[in-house]
Parts: sequence; C-alpha cells; structure tokens
Amino acid sequence: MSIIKTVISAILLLVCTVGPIVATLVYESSRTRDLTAEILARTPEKGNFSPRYLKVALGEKIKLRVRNVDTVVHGFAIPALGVDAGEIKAGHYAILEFTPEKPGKYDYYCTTWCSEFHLQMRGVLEVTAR
Ligand SMILES: [Cu+2]
Repeated sequence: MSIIKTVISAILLLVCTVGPIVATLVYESSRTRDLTAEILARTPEKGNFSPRYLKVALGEKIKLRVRNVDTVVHGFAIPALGVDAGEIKAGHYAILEFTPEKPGKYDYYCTTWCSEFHLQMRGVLEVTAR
C-alpha cells in the first residue's frame, strides 16, 4: 500500500512541477508558430531594436513579437500602418499581427521615453511588391 502511495506521490509531484513548464512551452510555441520575426527592444546605447531593418513581401500576413529585453519600459509602433503595441514592460513582449496593403518603407520606433537617446530608437520595415 505504501508503494502505491509513493508512486502516486511521485506522479503528482511530476505533474505539478513539470506540467506547468510543459504547458507554458506548448502555449508559447502555439502563439509563435507562424512568427515573421522577433524584434528585441533595448535602449540605443544598449543595442537599440534588433533587427532595425526587416523586409517582407506585400500581401504577407506579418506577425511580430517585440520583446523588451531591457530594464526600462519601451513602446513599439508603426504609425503609417496603424500598428501600436503601447507600452511593453521590462521582460515582457507584445505580439502584433497586420497585413500591409501597400509597398514602401515604414518606420517603426519606440513610443516611450526610455533614455536620453530615445529618439534614435527606430527601425524600418520594408514591404516589397512581388
Ligand atoms: Cu524609447
């Protein structure tokens, strides 16, 4: 009887410790399966957006994950495309989905004052005709 209790305890312990980790990984991979790109956000003196240039094809559905890997709040917006993630807290990320309808070069930039070099925190999304 005590062996059964021990086995059940071991199984419950595994489910309670490994279960949430597995569930998190499965959830994360399902959310990011069709990701176009990941953009890391840091103040310009610590690395700026990375990458700062992205090229996509017209008509393609874009799914960006903007990950704030910094210690301050950042923002992310592509005003010409009506895309705005709002504030992204340190250690957090935002997922943005949109489909550009015209080719062109679209500036993206940080929308939250994050450092004295904040105005340099920008990049370009180029949408090319097929
Ligand atoms: Cu900023």
